[in-house]
Amino acid sequence: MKTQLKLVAAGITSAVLAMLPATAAETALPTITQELLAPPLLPPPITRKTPAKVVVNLTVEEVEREIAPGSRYTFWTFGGTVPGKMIRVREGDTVELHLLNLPDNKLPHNIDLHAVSGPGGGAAQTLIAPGNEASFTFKALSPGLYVYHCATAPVGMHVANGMYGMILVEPKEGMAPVDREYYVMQGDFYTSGAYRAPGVQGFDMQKAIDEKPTYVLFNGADGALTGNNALTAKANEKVRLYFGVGGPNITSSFHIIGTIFDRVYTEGGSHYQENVQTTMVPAGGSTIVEFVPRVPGNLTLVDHSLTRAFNKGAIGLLAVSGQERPDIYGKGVKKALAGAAAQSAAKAAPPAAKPAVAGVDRAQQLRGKAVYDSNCSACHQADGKGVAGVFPPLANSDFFQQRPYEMAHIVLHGRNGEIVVNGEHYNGIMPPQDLSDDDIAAVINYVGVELNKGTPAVTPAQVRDMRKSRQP
Ligand code: HEC
Ligand SMILES: [Cu+2]
Repeated sequence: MKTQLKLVAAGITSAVLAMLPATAAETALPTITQELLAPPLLPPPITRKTPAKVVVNLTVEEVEREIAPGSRYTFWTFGGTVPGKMIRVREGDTVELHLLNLPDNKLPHNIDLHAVSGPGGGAAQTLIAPGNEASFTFKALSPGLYVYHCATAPVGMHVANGMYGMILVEPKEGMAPVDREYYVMQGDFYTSGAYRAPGVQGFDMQKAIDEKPTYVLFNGADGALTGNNALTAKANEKVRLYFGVGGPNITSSFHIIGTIFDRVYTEGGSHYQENVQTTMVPAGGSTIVEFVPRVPGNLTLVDHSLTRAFNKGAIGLLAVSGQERPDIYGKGVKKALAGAAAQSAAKAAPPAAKPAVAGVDRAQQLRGKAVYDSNCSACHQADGKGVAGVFPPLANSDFFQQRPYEMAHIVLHGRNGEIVVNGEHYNGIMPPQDLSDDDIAAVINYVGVELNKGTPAVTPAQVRDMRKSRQP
């Protein structure tokens, strides 16, 4: 079994071109073994001008790995990745698809490719138990970007566990060259625990039936396209994204914050629309988008159904390097309105000293500062002094100091209605903050120690208990 696997692995890492003994039907069709790369990468553009027989070796792997940091889930995959490895052929090619179901897998699987003309798209020919290999051939008659997926019952469950990918059938005349190409697919996941709950998570069939995903993700993991995994490009490069939705259920309002799609090949077909902001991609469907980032910085890929992006994980980054272009995108100027500036100067609290309080955990304080800077400072201001009449101060706040422990409730559940802080009336809305127990404890203790000269007041375990209740 080990050697068999090695052979498959060797076969897929290099594209092999060889002549097969010609049969009557396939006179002189060269045979090419499809190169398979892990997303967001994909095979390079096709330079051939004539048809070929393309051999694709896809291995079904059931693998447990992180769906979010600290949260593990068993994915069922085509080729070990979510989405499955992308297949790239040319219109008129004959595809010989081999599906291998590893002996260590627990379930039967198969493949239905939307690029196939024929009932079931290959599902019946490829339905196999663990420890078997199936193959069938089809002719790629129509150019386009097509989803493939497992179609083994319960189909929704196989797809929800990550069993989808895409096949690009390039038109005979080829595709216009671009500087960068990437491969991204969105999918919805239904775990037994809550979003980012730690530990090993099971699959929740009822959540799937109710179409209430715990996660909506790009490329199968929370963070698959952020941090060190961000996509990259240089300003003024032409970027092409092959984007699909595996589903099983949730469609995507696909958008990239900070750019405009020059071209959108709607639904992965042959015609394009120009100058598009957001494009709708159905479950089991795709799109090809092309754009040119003009200035450096992060562009953000989202499902513009935004709680999916900010609360369920459907977020990715394209880090753009290059020259600033203030003529295209200015830096901006901010200043307080005349009246507001005077008020906040009058109330300005003296800067909080940094006391060496016993029992203060420096690591937690640093974490708290980081959480504060990225989640609280936009409203409460970097120095915690707030904005007169709009955002109450957190620094030297009598409201905070009177009951620091209860402040975790406000961060967890948000707050609105009248509130009096240091004698000033406020009536605004603080949205609930989507933070972990550790982050909430850290930020409250940071506000308590650094901005209010207090002592740490709350532990992550207490925050966890508070999550269950809505009232302090
Ligand atoms: C979108 C703006 C916004 C963000 C972001 C925000 N707050 Fe608030 N916060 C408010 C508003 C507005 C109020 C007053 C709500 C009311 O009127 O009931 C408030 C009130 C509070 C209070 C109670 C009043 C006080 O001044 O002591 C605390 C504590 C607090 N926020 C902490 C935080 C922390 C910690 C974060 C970051 C994790 C945060 N807030 C993020 C807008 C925000
Ligand atoms: Cu399957």
